[in-house]
Amino acid sequence: SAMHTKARCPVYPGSSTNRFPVPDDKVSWATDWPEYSPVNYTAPSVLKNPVWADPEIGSFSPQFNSLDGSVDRKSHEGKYTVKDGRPLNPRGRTGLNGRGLLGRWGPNHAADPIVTRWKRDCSGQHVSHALSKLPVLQFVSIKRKDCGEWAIPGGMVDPGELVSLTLQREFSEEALNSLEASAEEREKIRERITKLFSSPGFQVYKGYVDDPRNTDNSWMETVAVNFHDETGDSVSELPLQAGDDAGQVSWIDVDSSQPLYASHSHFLQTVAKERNAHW
Ligand code: RP5
Ligand code: MG
Ligand code: MG
Repeated sequence: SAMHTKARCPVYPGSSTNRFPVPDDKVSWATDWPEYSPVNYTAPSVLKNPVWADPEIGSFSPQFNSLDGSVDRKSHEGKYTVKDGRPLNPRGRTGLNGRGLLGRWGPNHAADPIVTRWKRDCSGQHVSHALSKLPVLQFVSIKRKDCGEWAIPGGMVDPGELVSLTLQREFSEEALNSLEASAEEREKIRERITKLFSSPGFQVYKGYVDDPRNTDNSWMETVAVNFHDETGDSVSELPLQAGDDAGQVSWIDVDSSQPLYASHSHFLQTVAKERNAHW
């Protein structure tokens, strides 16, 4: 299916490991495929036992499909299958087992803040697209350091963290470089964006992400929320500065021709539709 393509990319990100090729008609676990022989790969950064990663399974038996201490192992997609002690990707085969670059067995929860404004000309008038005649939205996008692709400035939900906080924290870290700001500057950033981020926002998506790092046993899930600066005087006025895993940051036109990381283009399409904007 369209939502399980990047998770089958031939070469696993950050490695020279090739996935076992999985054709469309063999994606589903329900399709019997005795020849399936996925490559096992867990990145050295994960095997080093950092705080954000689980140990290898064996000595460790996590509580799947539930809240395991402060680690949320429930999926937004419903109950997932656990086979031979390992969780199975709810979208099907990826050609690779183990955890790859992901820390958690099963769902790895992220949050994606989609901050938008209307595109304006130098006199402040909304800009409409020549063909669709619809007003053009812009969103705050970052260029990921890991793969060089443009993306929403999202990130992982820390154990026990409220998604509403993750959204604001990741935006601050990646698009406003709050990690390198002084305590005083950080407070200023917080003051400027708290109003926008404390509005409920529009929940764009909740569920599985077609992320190139996904494996048969580990996958990304997200909650994507749109915070819209209608009048252009809140975030729009903030100086953007790339930080953490972002190499660049910029306001980018929301348009179907803009390639984006993972399923992010699909999220932006939903935002454009909701706001009656050009796509
Ligand atoms: C994507 O990975 C999510 O949609 C989110 O944008 C991102 C989170 O991972 P990191 O940015 O922390 O690598 O699947
Ligand atoms: Mg981050
Ligand atoms: Mg990130």
